[in-house]
Amino acid sequence: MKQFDTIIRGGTVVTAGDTIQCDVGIKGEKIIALGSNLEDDSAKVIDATGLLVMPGGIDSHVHIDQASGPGIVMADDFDTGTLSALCGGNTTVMPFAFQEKGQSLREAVNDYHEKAKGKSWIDHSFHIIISDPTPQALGQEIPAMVNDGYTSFKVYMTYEGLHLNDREIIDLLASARQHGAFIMVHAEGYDTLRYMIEQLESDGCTKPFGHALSRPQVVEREATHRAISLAEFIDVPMLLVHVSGREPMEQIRWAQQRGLKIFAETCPQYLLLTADDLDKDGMEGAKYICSPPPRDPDSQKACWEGLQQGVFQIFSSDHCPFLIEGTTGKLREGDKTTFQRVANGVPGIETRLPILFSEGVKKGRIDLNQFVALSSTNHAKMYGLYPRKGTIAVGSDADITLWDPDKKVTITQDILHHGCDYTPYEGLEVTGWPVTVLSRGTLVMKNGKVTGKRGHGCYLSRDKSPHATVP
Ligand code: DUC
Ligand code: ZN
Ligand code: ZN
Repeated sequence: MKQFDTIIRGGTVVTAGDTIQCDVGIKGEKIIALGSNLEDDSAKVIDATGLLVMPGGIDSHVHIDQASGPGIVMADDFDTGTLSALCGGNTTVMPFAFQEKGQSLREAVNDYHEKAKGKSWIDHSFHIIISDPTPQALGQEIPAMVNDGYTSFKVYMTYEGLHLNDREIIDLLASARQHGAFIMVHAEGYDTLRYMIEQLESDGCTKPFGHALSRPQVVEREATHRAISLAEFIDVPMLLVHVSGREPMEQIRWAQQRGLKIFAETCPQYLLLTADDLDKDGMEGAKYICSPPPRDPDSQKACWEGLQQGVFQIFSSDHCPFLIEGTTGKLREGDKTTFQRVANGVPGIETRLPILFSEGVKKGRIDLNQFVALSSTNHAKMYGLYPRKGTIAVGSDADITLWDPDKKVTITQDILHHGCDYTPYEGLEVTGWPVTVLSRGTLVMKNGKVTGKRGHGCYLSRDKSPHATVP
């Protein structure tokens, strides 16, 4: 009997825990053997000499085809978004299903299943954004959704029509505690931010840099502290998403040192961009508008420290793409728009892994195993996909990226596969690039050429987070 369908031979296998020379034997969708000199004359052999063999990237914070307000259209649907993710070495993405006001959570996820249908190049799984925490949603729908494998929920502390007040967050956390749901928080203070925006408006400050001025670190720090305190109050774990700088990072470290189950994520934009990018000439700064905004060199340093020291477990892209040109994106209201009306987010699904590898591993800030943990394994563990996803082990899905650690690439818009019309990292030279990708045993990229198919990606129902409260 044919033992293997595919053997990956001669590479260096890297997981979150180990770096070893061995072959990987694959049968069907699974890894079935790790060992020296695996043999099967009928198997397809992939020569990985000189390459790193790593679990495919998992990007657990991306926005794809998400409803974003009147007249605004996201630049990626599930076709372009997941193709771009694949070309960046990822095998799983976790976009958000957004609950519109008045909508049930079930209707929200059904809408996003419809959007993804037949389009995904790689596997995907949804977090649910709660914008309408009705007693029905908290009491009946959350347990039903958790039971059906939708086990993580995001809440906003800011944005008109979207933010929950403290009492609503408390009720949501209590529901999460009762039903084993895992809560992700966007921590920026609604009232502090409103105050700043009104001040800037009355001063006539409308330019893109106003976005950074309106959201000083204290706006994020205060909300981070409050979110942590509410999690402690209810005694439930929580993950702070897209942490941008030293001040919120220190709040998180403080909570972790006190033994609270507080987890956190940072993103490429907080390592490479600063508020000065929003202050570029004319409306160029609009390209870099995202929330929280990129900060300053000290905050970049703090984010690296957080990654090195384990304050941040997760490194995601927060890919949130809007065109800079045209009538549906950032400048849909023209050059005279105000920073408040510029669609909020930056693209980065394809560049996340090369940036972390080049700036992190190649520059000696993190090691290879930390790279795998931060970009894949910890995502699978945090969100109930491990060990099916996020590692190279017997029994795991054969989601594998072969990585050339020495390949030099200059990031430019024209090499990327996303639907966006710019990259914030234009001209950045990186060393290290994904060359070959397998998704559940299928070769979906070979030597830099896409060999997969639109529609290959499956929906992933997830277990409860291992950190979630056991009801
Ligand atoms: N929050 C996100 O997670 N992404 C983009 C914008 C935002 O506010
Ligand atoms: Zn957010
Ligand atoms: Zn986001």
